[in-house]
Amino acid sequence: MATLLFLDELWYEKLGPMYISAAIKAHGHKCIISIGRFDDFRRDIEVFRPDLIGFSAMTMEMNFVRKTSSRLKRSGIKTPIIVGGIHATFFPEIIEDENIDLVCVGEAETSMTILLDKIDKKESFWDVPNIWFKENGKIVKNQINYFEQNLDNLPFPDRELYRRYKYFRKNIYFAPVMTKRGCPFECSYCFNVSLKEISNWPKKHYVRYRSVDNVIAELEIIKKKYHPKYFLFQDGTFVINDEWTFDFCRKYKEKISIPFTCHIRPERISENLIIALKTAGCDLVKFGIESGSQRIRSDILNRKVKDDQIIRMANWLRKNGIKFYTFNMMGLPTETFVEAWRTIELNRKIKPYAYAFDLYIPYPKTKLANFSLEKKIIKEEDFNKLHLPKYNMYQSILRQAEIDRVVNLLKLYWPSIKFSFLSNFWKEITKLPPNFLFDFIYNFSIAWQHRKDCRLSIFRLIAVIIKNFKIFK
Ligand code: B12
Ligand code: SF4
Repeated sequence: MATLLFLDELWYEKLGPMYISAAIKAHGHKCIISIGRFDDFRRDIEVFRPDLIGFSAMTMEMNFVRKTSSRLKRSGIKTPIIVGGIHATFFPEIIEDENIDLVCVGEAETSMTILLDKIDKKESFWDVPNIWFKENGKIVKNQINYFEQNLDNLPFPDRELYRRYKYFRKNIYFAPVMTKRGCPFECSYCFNVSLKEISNWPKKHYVRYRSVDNVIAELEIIKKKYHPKYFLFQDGTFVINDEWTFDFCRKYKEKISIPFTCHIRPERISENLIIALKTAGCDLVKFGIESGSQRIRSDILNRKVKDDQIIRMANWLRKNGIKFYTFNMMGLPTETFVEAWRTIELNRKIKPYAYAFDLYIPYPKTKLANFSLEKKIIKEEDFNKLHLPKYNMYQSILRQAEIDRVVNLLKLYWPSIKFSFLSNFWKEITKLPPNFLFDFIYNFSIAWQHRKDCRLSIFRLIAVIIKNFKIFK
């Protein structure tokens, strides 16, 4: 038996580690997660004596990964460190970091099982797919198979992993689930487009569905064991295949029948599907407007949906009693203040139950980041700033006209939508220099919308903020 210890600073149940944990446990290995600060990690390493330490990281988490792995090595810990997740998948060259011993490119259930078997048997890692590692100072790059083919063959995510902590045990208020991997759409800012390209997989096989029965079987177990308040389907787009969705809705109503939230696309949904979702128990859907400007949506973001389609869907949702939540971005490449203001106006028009407004971040290797480089709106070295919280939330790294004013508007999105009679006032004060008050209003708005989105009590919201506070500093 080999032991894998995940380290994280984010108090959020990530499906990646849960899937890996389930897969390796099914092969007799052990998996634990340690969340918190360096001293907590040290203590857990002493207690559990892992054979491998793992980080699951998005791009903006790499600062934490680099700092922690460097401290671990400096403090004399010899356990090899592996990094996986979306950042490692796009940037396996992080293996060059002296404190990172292995990286995992792509999905990891199969490769991690093989790797831990090898560790257990003290064998070399030469033929472990998706794993790059160092041996005698040299980097060995094994063959990459980015994706798991048959998701029904994977064990269900290990939901016990996070339950060593009271924070997760006390109240499973929602259970994150994924019914498929991959997405057929081609939004220019999203990792999916580039992953499709680098993986060289036939496009038609990129989206991999779990069978309806497999998903329902998982939900039944979660419902019985953890009594969640609702299910959150985290698929980029939940409704892609109509037949699958109708079948799912029928079985969900019959066997599960608790509220759920999912992501939809206005141009991919009919009123019949909305009725089916509602009948099954869906009480909240989320969808991207992203920008109220047709030019930005279509030419910059490659989202061809029209205003009319968004408005029509909002009307269907309201008529059928499903609340909706919109995703929006500001600070987009070439976006003007007038265009950003249209995003406020479109939200006012459709009156969502809640909304997320995020600063656009040019994630390296995405189409839109490449476009921004071509247009000289960013420089290659700017990507190194992305891990700084300031550039994740408060300040754009784009160098373009009106960017400060647009970002000020982003921070004032909530009062600008709510108090429409003060439109001229909001427009005028966005001309002020960026300041702490705008940041405060923005943080408050995000927290409040998050409370609505996740159906949190005020107490739970405060707990979430306290636990994750250091990430936003
Ligand atoms: C749920 C989710 C979240 C959750 C949980 C994050 C997580 N990592 O699970 C929360 C709410 C915390 C979150 C937050 C954010 N998110 Co998010 N999120 C997602 C989402 C929708 C699903 C992730 C998921 O569950 N995937 C399913 C699992 C099974 O896949 P996986 O995580 O890739 O794991 C597999 C492999 O990567 C690998 N693997 C993963 N970890 C590890 C670790 C080891 C050791 C190994 C060996 C392998 C390995 O094996 C796993 C199983 O096969 C993705 C989009 C997507 N469809 O993936 C965006 C995504 C990951 N998020 C993204 C972003 C941008 C954000 C935010 C910055 C948004 C914002 N502006 O606030 C924040 C970052 C917060 C922070 N830390 O600072 C981007 C990341 C881009 C990037 N280059 O980093 C994504 C890809 C969305 C996108 N369209 O681009 N997010
Ligand atoms: S619909 Fe969502 S997940 Fe799919 S490509 Fe667009 S942003 Fe990415």
